[in-house]
Amino acid sequence: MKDASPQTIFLADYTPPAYLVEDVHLTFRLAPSATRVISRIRFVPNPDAKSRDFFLHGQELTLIRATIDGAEVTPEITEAGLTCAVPDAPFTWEAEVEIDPAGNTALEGLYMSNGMYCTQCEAEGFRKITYYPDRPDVMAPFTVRIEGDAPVMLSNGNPTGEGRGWAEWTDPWPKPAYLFALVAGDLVAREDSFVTMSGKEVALRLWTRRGDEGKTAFGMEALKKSMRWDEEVYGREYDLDIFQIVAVSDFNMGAMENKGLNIFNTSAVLASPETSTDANFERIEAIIAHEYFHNWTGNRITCRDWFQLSLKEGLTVFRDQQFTADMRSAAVSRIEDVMALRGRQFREDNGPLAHQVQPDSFVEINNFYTATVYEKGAEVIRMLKALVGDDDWRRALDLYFDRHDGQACTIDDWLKVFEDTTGRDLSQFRLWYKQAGTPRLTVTDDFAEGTYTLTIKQQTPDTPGQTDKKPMLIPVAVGLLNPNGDEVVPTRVLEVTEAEQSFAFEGLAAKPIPSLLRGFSAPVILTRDTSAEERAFLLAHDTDPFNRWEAGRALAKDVLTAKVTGRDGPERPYLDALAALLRDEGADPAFKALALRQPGEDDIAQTLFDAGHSPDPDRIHDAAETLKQQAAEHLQDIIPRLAAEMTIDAPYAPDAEQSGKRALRLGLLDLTTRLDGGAEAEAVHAVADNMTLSLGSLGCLIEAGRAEAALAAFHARWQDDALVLDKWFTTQIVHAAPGDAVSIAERLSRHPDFNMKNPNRFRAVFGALAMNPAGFHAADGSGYRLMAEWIARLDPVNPQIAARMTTAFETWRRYDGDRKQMIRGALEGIARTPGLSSDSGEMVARILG
Ligand code: 0A1
Ligand code: ZN
Repeated sequence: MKDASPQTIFLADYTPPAYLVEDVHLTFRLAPSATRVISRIRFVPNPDAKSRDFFLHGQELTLIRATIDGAEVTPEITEAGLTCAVPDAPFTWEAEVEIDPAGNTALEGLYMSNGMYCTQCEAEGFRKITYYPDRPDVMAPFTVRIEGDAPVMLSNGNPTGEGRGWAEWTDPWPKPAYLFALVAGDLVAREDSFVTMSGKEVALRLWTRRGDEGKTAFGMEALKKSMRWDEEVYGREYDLDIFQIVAVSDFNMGAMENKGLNIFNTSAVLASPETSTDANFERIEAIIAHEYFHNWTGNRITCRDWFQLSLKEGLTVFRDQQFTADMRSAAVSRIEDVMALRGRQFREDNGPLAHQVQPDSFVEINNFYTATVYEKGAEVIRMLKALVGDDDWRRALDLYFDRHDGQACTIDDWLKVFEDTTGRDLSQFRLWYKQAGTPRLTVTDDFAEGTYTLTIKQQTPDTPGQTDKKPMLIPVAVGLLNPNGDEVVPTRVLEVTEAEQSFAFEGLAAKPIPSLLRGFSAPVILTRDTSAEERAFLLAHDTDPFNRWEAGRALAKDVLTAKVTGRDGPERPYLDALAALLRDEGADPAFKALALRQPGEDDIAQTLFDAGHSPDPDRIHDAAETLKQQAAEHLQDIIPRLAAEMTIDAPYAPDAEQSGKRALRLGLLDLTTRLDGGAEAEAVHAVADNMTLSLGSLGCLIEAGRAEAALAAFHARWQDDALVLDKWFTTQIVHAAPGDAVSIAERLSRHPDFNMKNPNRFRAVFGALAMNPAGFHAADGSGYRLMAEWIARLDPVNPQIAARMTTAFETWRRYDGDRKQMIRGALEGIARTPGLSSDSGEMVARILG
């Protein structure tokens, strides 16, 4: 939707709302193309306001009538909302508007998905439902009456009445409009209940459309575990009589924490062994926890304005990461979190879209639901916890909940809680929110007369609009090992605060081997001249599991970057170390599987770029393939035996133990495929009775060039299951040979099952293309053209998803002259699209810089 003049909003311009809302009554008369929304809102002047200007947000609404205290008024209406003369005293506003849910393809506000009504209001979707002060610092209790012929009609809070053709819901907890939700349709529920720590029984319902009810058992268990965990770890109890989750097929993001009525993308909640992979199960458990945890960190305590987004998102991601670490393997989940951080956030932070965890300005807030706000935000919180220690962390959180319950807060309020709890001055730490870019740490060491000295230099690179960064407070967890593998100095957190700083360890008999940045204690890029032998030693001996894995990854990166630049690399130490790890019976299969995975091609491209090269995606891909072949040959004695040990006799369970075994089995199958051309993969695929093995072996078959029959059979079997069909689209593109990826994506975009209005399906094709770097960066520019063409086509339908997809181009400055020119051309083409949304417009402008 084209905005007349996209405006930049500044944090510095924040002013309190002129009027506060005492309560809200909404009536919905549902009809697909002409829903009526009648609002009755009690406004009171805000004593803290600087003005008395009355403004209600509203977009794409047809106003039927409006009254103030019962008297008809004629407001002045603009594209953004309305203004009206109002009393300088409490008054009641009533309005009736008409909206068109069926025509709403942007999936923001009230829309229809598969015949069902649903809403998405974060960040600014409520203004497409009715006129309202749609800002998070205006909080009010809501009563909602829904009239229509749907068998099930839901909103936030507790049910307070129902009859033929209507239902009423009341949410007593004051909330901002972005947490409003409504769902209506022919839905079925899995029902359960939960007894809270104070003995209150809460009804639990997980709603799906008919046909999907068999995929809700896992989600319900995950919800109950989340509720218990939040009580046990943070003392947080649920606060309504009922908690509901609804699965919808058309949804822009993963899920949404609407008070008491979470709405989920089907992909983030529905699961069964036949249709979901182990990774799907793990993600679903984490997202259910995330949305549930928002009830306290986000809903009871919300954000004053959208510049504070990381207040709720960074903290809630951190909490869901803690939960996953407790439910599964802490070491494995930490490694996975860091892989995701590096893959998405480091990429963002080192390109034209780099921004602060707390930005100073934005045009379209939807463009700031980013890896930086979420994942780097969570890392900042992890550092804060490391700095204050576990006891003060818990005391600070108790104080935070106590002091700010029911308020709309700022990141400064959050930090103040820690200052008050610990007496520490956190002004330097606060820079983590205000300085964009990934800090670089360079470490050198020295040993003399029993004293080992580490010297750490820090530097944060310039980012768009920000230069001359100040030194930050960086917690660097360090342990020292002696040459026989014993830990001589256990983990200690060094607080780096200066541009350059030395730390001495005294009384050592021999020069130790340092294990630096244990557990990835800070989101930085650390470099130190390290020999291949030392990396292999750490991979074998480090007591910190993260750093064991990190040592293997660093070795693999050294091998790959050397191959690409035509140097000799440490293949031999890498392959020997890998063999030793695979033989190590004490090591967990999940850990072995992670160690076997090579660093991604995009990661290698960034590393080469940082070292002053212009990365060539084809050469990187060839290097990765060659190394895989070498690994397959080097490990061929171990693979069959280890693979046999990974077979599972017990019934399928998506738990950490079984998932780890399957992950290793598939990692080994990937190597075997290099030796047998896919024979074993075919055998595995033929008998696979779960989606993890089925899809994993299918990927191997695609890479071996013998998947035609299997792909056809897979489609035939799963054509009625949208989530599995998404996988069918994605896997063909992700595993395609670079020369074929674009033509396959193009062919699939013409497949009868392709539907650009469904975000999951669009991502299944075009998100997948971006995940095949050598394919997307085809030297003839065809990948860029196809992506740009579809972004421009999607933009008028769903600007949010179109804008997000532009991030495929965010790394453009890394590449050689021709590619750079072609990407620039593609981006400029998008920018010239008539009527381009402000969402995509802002992204393209920022990427071009
Ligand atoms: N708050 C949700 C994420 C979310 C954000 C925006 C959305 O629509 C634009 C939808 C969901 C979360 O963190 O899970
Ligand atoms: Zn969230």
